[in-house]
Order: sequence, then structure tokens, then C-alpha cells
Amino acid sequence: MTQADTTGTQDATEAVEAHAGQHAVAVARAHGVETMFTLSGAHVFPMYDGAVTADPPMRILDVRHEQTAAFAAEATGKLTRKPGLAVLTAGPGVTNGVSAVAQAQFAGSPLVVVGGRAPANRWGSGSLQELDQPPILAPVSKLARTLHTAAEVADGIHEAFTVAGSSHRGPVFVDVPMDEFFNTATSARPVVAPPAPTEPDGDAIASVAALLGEARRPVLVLGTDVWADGAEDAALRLVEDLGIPVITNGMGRGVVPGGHPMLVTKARGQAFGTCDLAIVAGTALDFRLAYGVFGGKDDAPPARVVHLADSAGQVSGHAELAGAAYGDMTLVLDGLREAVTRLERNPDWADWVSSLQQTVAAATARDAELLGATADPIHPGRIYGELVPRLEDDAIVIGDGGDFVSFAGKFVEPKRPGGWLDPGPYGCLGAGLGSAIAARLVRPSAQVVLLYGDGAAGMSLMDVDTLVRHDLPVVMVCGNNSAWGLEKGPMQMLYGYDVAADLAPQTRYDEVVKALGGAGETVTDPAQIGPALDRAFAANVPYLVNVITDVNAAYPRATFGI
Ligand SMILES: Cc1ncc(C[n+]2csc(CCOP(=O)(O)OP(=O)(O)O)c2C)c(N)n1
Ligand SMILES: [Mg+2]
Repeated sequence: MTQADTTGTQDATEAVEAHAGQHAVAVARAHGVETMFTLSGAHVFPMYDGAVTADPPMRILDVRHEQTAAFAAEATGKLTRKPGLAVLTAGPGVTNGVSAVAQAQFAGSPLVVVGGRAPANRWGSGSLQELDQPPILAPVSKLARTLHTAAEVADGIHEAFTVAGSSHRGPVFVDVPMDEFFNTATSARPVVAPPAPTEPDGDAIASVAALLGEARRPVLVLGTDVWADGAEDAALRLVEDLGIPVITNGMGRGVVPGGHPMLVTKARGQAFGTCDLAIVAGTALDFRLAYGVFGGKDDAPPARVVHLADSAGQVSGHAELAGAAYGDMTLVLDGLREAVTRLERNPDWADWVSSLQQTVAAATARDAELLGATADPIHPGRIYGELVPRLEDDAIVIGDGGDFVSFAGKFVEPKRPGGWLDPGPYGCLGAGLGSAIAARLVRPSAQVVLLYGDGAAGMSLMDVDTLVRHDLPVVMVCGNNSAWGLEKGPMQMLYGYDVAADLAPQTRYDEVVKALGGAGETVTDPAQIGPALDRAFAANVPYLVNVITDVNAAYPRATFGI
């Protein structure tokens, strides 16, 4: 690889004299950043001045808690597939953003966090918030470092965006000492070019194709990196040309649209338990996928497992693999499709597919009962029975909660990729409001629906203030079971009692939203959910529908993720 390939830089422009914040903003913009998410602190004022003096100015979206800024930037990265930018002030501003950085690391989300830092010329004398931050961020980032002088900022920010935005994507943290941030430097602004795609190994692809040729009951899993790497079209081509059944997870949801005959998520147990070949593309073989162990159900032998990844480091080290390939996901998936067409014997999986489709149909019929439940108190399933038919194809649905969001995973099948945001394998409550801010900015005309558990709502609801100040209408639906339900149920199961799992009964989260300048209502009658949702979508302001649900309607869970 040439230097140009590794850095994404073809050329540098003529040197420009500016303060470090102006350099940072200019380079971020060159990498596609439109909005900086932040909460004020003097250590990062140069970033604000850089945004204000840019032509045109860069949007500054100021929030009420740094977690929201960092989660908004992370979600921007997930939706746009280019790094989002959070600017966090020194010390507590940075540490408040750490969970979102860790989430980005676990989910492979492109994210750049620029931190303020106590001044270098006072370092060691005890200035305000004098914390050496990169060692805290290093374990949860692809790269975490200090840009020590103003002269390093343009290149350092360019490196941050390049690293965060290339496979396997993830977060990068940089901080700049305050005295240097205000300093002027004459720096060339690097020119940004997309990173060169990594070609997969043709032999590796051919062996995976051969495994497909032998398979009688294959299943394909499509995960977040299929979307992140821009391979959603190649993935759908592969599925439709091969006629291979698919299960999606993370941001792979929607790549094969909800209702597609090859999408067999509702037959997951049968598909994973009785397949003879599992091809997992663009997601880790972690707890969500039984750590990469498939087959073995109903006397079925263990299945062969293939892992397709966006980069070498993502190929599973713990699972027993019959095959693997990595590289640009479009090249991997298109390469596999072409290699299968060259096989002598075209595999015929019609019986397998139709058996899975029958299971899907039976599960869909069973789901109808919960979706239409008339129980009092309300069963959470009924909320989805009302919500799903009201979702447009380009809606963005965000989950932040426990059981309530698990039900969403079961009932909401996105029609398009990039329409579903969940915390991913880090499982962090509190990401929802930041994600909703990002979704509203990235897709101004789409429905944005934030599904809140009542516990999760308490972690970020104050940032409704941000939605109101910045005129960002979002529909929030709170499944209010007055409990940390996903912990209450398991604790009851393990101990026969629970502690620290109850919340105040029937809290009026809608009134919280109203107090902050939004609107909302509480619903206790299942028949009123639909009309309330209609009012929420029509309101064009931040609107929270607070649905009082049955705490005993727990999500039927087979695993605790451990
Ligand atoms: C930051 C964080 N703290 C704690 C947890 C553990 N946890 C997972 S689910 C859950 C309960 C969520 O309750 P709620 O949002 O009300 O949803 P419910 O399960 O009641 O539907 C908790 C506390 C977590 N995942 N993340
Ligand atoms: Mg709850």
C-alpha cells in the first residue's frame, strides 16, 4: 500500500494561518462533518470559534449532558457511515462521554471525540480539570492521543477521522491542551480521499462458495458492518440470487426488508439450531449469536461456521471456523455470489427454505395475539400492534430500554437499512435521546421514533430540552412498567425476590416533556394507543406517549447475554 492509501491523503493544500480550533473544524468538515455535538466548557472555546467563523458556519448542537453529545455523534456515525463529531470539555466533560465511546468501540461506529485538556504550560501544577485523558479512553478507542501543539492539530484531526472512518470503524479520541488550542499555526489542510477498499482473498471466497455448494440447510446472518461498509445492495443481491434464508441483526436489520420471503428472523431457533452451514457476515460471533456455535438442535449435527468480516482483526478468534474471508464487504459478498454461480452443482435449498417460511408464518400468526392484546394493564406487544402499521418505510426507530425494546426487536422489522438504532453489544441504557437528535438531523423528513423503557427514559429525558431548543420533533413512546423490568424478572427468577428493580408507579414522563416545552399524554386504555400515536406524529414537536404497561408481561428470554 502506498502512503496515499493508508492515510486517505492525496495531496495537501496550501498552508493556512488560523488558530487550532479553526484548523480542527476545517478538517472535520472536509471529512463530512456538518454538526458538532457539545456542552460548553472554556477548554474547547476554540472549536466553537472555529465553527462560528467557518464559511458557512458549522452547526453547533449544544446539549444538557455530555453523554447525549457523544451518543448523538455516535449515532450520526452509524447513520451517515462517516464519523460523527463530539466536542467535550476537559475532565468531567470527557469522562461523561466515555460510555458512548465504549459503545462506539463495541458497535464499530465511526466517531471522533475532541476533548479539551488543561493547559500544557501549567501541567503538573494543578490547574482546573487537569486530567490525562487518553489513558482512560485508550481501552475503548481505536486511537486516543494528545495533539500537543497547535501545529499538530490539522494533521492530528485528519488522522483521527481517517482512522475512525476506515474498516473496522470505531471511535478515536484526541485532546488538545487549552493554551495550544488558542494558538495560531500555519498548517496545510489535508485533502480527504476515501480509503482504498481491501480486496478479499479469492481462494478464501472460493472455499466459502464450495461450502455453500455442499450445504443442505444454510443460513446467512447480516450484521452492522454490512451496512457500515455500504454493502447493503450486494447483500440483497446475494440473498436473492442464491435464495438463501437470512437473519439480520444490529444495523443489518432492514438490509433484507421486513416481510421479504427470505427473511426468517422469526424462525431463528430452527434456522440456527438445525442449519448445517451458518455464514455470518459483518457482525461478531458474540453472545447474540451463541458465540458462533450453530446446529445441534433436534439431533442435528453441529453446523459449519463461516465468518465474513470487513477487516482481518474482526474475524473471530474463538469460534471454530470452516471458512473465513475479509475485506470490503461489497467485494466479499459480490465475490461470493459470483463464485457460487461458477459451482458445478447449483444448490437447491427449496425444502429448507419452505420449512423455515412455514415457521415464520406460524410465528407471525402467534405474534398477532400479542399485537392485538386487549389486556388491562396494557401488554407492551399491543403498543407495537399500533405503532408498526403507522411506520413509514424510511422511519428511524431507536430502542433505549430493556424488555420494552426486546419486544420491539421482535415486532419491528425495518423496511430499509439504516432505520434501526439499538445500543449494540455494549447494551448501554441512556443512548436514546442522543440517537434521536442525530436521526432527526440526518433525516429531516423521516419519522423518528424513540422507544423508551421508563428506566432508560430517566437517563436522558432532560435532553428533551435540547430537542425543544433546536426545534427537533421526535415521537417518544415510553413503555412504562414502573420498573427496571429486564432486571426485575431475572432477579425474581434467580432469587425468588427482587430489590432495586422498582420505579415510582406510573410516573408522568409526558408531564416532564411538557415542562421542558414539548407535548405528550399518558395512555392506560389499549384502544387509545393508536389515536395517541396519531396525535404524536401530527404534533411536529417533541411528543411523549407514556403508556402504562403490565410489569408482569416480561419478555420471554432464553439468555441473559452472559
Ligand atoms: C447504563 C446501564 N445501566 C444498567 C444497565 C442494566 N440494565 C439492562 S436492562 C435494564 C432495565 C431497563 O429498564 P427499562 O428501561 O424500564 O425497560 P424495561 O426492561 O422495564 O422494559 C437495566 C437496568 C444497562 N444495560 N445499562
Ligand atoms: Mg421499565
